[in-house]
Amino acid sequence: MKITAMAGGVGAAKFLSGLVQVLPPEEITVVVNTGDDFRWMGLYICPDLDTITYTLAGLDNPVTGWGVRDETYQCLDRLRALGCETWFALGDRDLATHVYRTQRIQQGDSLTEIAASLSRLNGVAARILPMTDSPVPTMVHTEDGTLAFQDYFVRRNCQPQVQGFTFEGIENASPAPGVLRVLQESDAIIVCPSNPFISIGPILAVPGIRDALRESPATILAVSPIVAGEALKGPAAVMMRQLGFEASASGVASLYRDFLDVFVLDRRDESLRESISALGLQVRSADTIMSNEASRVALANSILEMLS
Ligand code: FO1
Repeated sequence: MKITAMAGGVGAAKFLSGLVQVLPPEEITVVVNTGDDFRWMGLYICPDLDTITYTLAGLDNPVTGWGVRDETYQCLDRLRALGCETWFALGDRDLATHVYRTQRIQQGDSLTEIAASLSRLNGVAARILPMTDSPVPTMVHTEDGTLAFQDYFVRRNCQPQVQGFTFEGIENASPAPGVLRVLQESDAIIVCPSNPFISIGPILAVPGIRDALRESPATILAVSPIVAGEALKGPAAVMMRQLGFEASASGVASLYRDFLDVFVLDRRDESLRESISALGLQVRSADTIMSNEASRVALANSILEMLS
């Protein structure tokens, strides 16, 4: 079965690490958010592409969810001693990826080519595609003004009240090579349990992707990132409330209703089944909290059963 997953960072990576254990990874393509990408000290950083790649390579940092396992921070310590800003914690091992990527970008290679090389070099068999090759940085409109994404997310710890998001330059961006084709040719498309505004939102905003989903013959299934009114990880529930949406699985389902076939909610949210069915979606339930390896595999197995 050919599957395409649309993914953000840590939540998606956990889910995908289960999926690659129950389906041949060669049958999986992951289309990854690049709205979080930014330049730091001249380096080109792609947090979500790296989180997915490291996780599927078994190199993920189990403490943070992002970055590399067994990390050290000697370079960051030296930069701090030199008076540089160090709120974005880049580890020594992770730095190698950014130096490699930045050099390839300077040589004129595309993000798609670099993502493919990094997955191959790290031994990842699934295909990892950026959503687009153009930089489309997420801008967060807040009560304190408009902030670059990592400034809002990491430096200010998501504290400012959010009023909306835009993705700079998105009108002129196009899907990365291969993206529209996999959306058209997959048997199933899975929207991972990722933040609908800052992880899945940028992917859907790339011109052509939302239409391709609406037109795709594939079964399209989303796994709720919200359980019992709270996000599995990160600020999704808070953002939903700040933006005037209901912070619930049905709030998420309503954001995807125009292209979705199946919505998977957590067993704890069975009471929302009817409100989601009323959106015209099939509703299934599963244990979606991925607290350990076994629960990631169990969730992936449940999803595959729903798709078969
Ligand atoms: N997230 C943080 O909350 N603090 C950090 O210092 C941090 C460093 C970091 C370094 C490399 C990398 O690939 C990701 C990193 N992240 C960090 C995560 C990153 O901000 C992601 O954009 C968010 O987690 C959203 O997916």
